Amino acid sequence: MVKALLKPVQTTAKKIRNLEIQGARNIAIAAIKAVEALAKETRTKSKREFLRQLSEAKEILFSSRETEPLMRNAIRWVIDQVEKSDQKDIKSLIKTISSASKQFLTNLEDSKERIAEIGAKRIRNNLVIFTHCHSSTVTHLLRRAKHEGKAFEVICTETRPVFQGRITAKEMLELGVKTTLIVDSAARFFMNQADLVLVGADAITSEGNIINKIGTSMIALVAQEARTPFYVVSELLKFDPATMYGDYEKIEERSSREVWKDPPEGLVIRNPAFDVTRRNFIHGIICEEGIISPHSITEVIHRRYPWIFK
Ligand code: RUB
Repeated sequence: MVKALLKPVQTTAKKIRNLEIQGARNIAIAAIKAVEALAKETRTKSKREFLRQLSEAKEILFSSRETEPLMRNAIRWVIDQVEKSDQKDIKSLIKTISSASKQFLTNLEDSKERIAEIGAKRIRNNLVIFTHCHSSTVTHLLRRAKHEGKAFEVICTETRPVFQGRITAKEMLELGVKTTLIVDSAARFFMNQADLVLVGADAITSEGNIINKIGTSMIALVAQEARTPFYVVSELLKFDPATMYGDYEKIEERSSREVWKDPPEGLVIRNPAFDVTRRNFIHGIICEEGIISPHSITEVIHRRYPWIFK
């Protein structure tokens, strides 16, 4: 029974693991929906058992990709609403899950719009924008700028080994933006032609460092050398509170088969999915509170999402 109940959660976790669902926002949204779906299917009458089922779902989703604090914050917050509730009746607790999920998703959507509104102001006419991987938050900002009538070009990396840059390239073309796709190692070659770098984030640490798709820190380095401003476009809920208390953000290492399906025997292949960009390379984080310095991250989070630290 419990196995059948967990099946849709396992299916979502699998889609997240194999990148059918990609990008921190999409991952968090899918994970919340999976928890809500499980809640609606439960047959238990006991709050304790209900919380146990939710906790099992949480563990499955958390282990799908380990560098995703937005997903963790989202699920934690939704389940917390049940834990805190005085209700014992399961029907009411299911409603609690539904309304908490809705509230979280609405907040996420509002943040995305606010970030686009703020960030689009930085897109002046005729800018060339450099981006990496596929961040739905970055592409939404660019969509907004385009709808405001701004003319700009995009240079995007293909993003090896699984080519998420192609998703960005397709989205930009559909939007009618002149787009150039380059191999990742051409970043320095093309950086002189870019006016601005915009990248997404998977995690923000308490020190204001950001974790994003592998190669981001190299692009930040190159941008600094070329004196091209480098901005991170991210919801504040990608902040990982565990980094505040000493933990390092874990960097997911993916299968070597993504790099080379049939390699010669004995070859060591490493495939980290993300890397850390230090705060001193970041001009600003474009978030729902405005454009902030990475140095002020904990202060801003304390103000906006104090529950994160609990
Ligand atoms: C995606 C990636 C994105 C961030 C932000 O990596 O690094 O830049 O997740 O995306 P992957 P968003 O393809 O391995 O998931 O802005 O959509 O949250």
